[in-house]
Amino acid sequence: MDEVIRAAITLGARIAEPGEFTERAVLNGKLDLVQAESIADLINARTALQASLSLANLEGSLSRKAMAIRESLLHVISRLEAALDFSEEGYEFISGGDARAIVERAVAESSALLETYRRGRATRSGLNAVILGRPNAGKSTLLNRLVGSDRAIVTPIPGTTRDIVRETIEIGGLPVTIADTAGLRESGDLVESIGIDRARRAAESSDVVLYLVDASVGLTEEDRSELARWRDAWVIYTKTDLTPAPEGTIGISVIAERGIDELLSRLDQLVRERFAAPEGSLVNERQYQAVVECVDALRAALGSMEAGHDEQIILVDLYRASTALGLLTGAITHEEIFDEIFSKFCIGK
Ligand SMILES: Nc1nc2c(ncn2[C@@H]2O[C@H](COP(=O)(O)OP(=O)(O)OP(=O)(O)O)[C@@H](O)[C@H]2O)c(=O)[nH]1
Ligand SMILES: [Mg+2]
Repeated sequence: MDEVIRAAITLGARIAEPGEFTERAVLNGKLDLVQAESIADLINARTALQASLSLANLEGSLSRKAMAIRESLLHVISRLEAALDFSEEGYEFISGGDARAIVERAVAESSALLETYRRGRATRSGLNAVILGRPNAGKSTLLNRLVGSDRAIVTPIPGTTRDIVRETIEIGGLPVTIADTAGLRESGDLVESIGIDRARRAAESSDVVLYLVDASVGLTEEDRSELARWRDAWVIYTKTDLTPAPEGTIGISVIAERGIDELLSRLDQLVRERFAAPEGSLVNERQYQAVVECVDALRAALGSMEAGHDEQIILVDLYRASTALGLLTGAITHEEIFDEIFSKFCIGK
């Protein structure tokens, strides 16, 4: 293959720059910027859900939403401009009430786009679940079962796990990183107490805490005081092959392979409800900042309308908003944005 490439280069060909084919498609109006970014997203997608969201944006879901908002703003802009041109004659091309209603709708739609970003970000980076519980509750056993390998050491000795052990699995189409942690207890052992600190810190920044309680031991005072810190935690009773879980609680037994599917489907539901992004989501910081700028400008325009300012003042902010959306889709282009986007591509795309 190298020989063929060398021969082609001798005959005048050259190696393509990163993202060059996609960039050309953009320059020739075949793709807009959001679609071009989606190609890179699609290549980098780690799960089926990520891939399908990227594909939706490649097909134009996000671009269509942004363009629709921008068109409604251009409608208002052109009429306000016309009113300026004929200001002597006192013509009105759009009523103040209509203009405000359109801008208000644009604010609502842009804000809804911003909301998709939080979800969109979860779609890219996935979720974090942290397993907490007293020593010997069966945390490492659960992690091993979920990842399907002997990732963490399991022994009957309380205090086996010290450091955090993390593994990523796919649940509900998203990557979910599961952290197994040191069992929570008062410990005089320096290494163990550092591990316990780390466990709590990991839980603080996690999306969901799975708090395991050994059903054969039951809920202890220590569990209660610990659970007071993790109000949204899911309490899961383990080792239900030895003692059944209390009525109405989640129970699992890894040894008897009981309740695991149910736990997984609860996680799957959580992922879908809270984090799966809708089609046409903002998926990166560039897109997000563009819409932040748009909302900011629209709010300023509304403020001017309410204060009864001149068209000129209102127009400044409406232009700022429509430019932000134009930069988002690439309807308006800036050289440095192009470089930034296409330099991240791999060669030959
Ligand atoms: N009968 C039964 N035993 C279990 C089950 N799950 C775990 N165990 C046992 O409980 C003991 C402790 O399990 P681990 O998974 O190491 O517990 P841990 O919570 O990680 O403990 P630390 O790391 O010390 O905090 C081991 O002997 C496991 O074999 C279960 O479902 N049923
Ligand atoms: Mg452990």
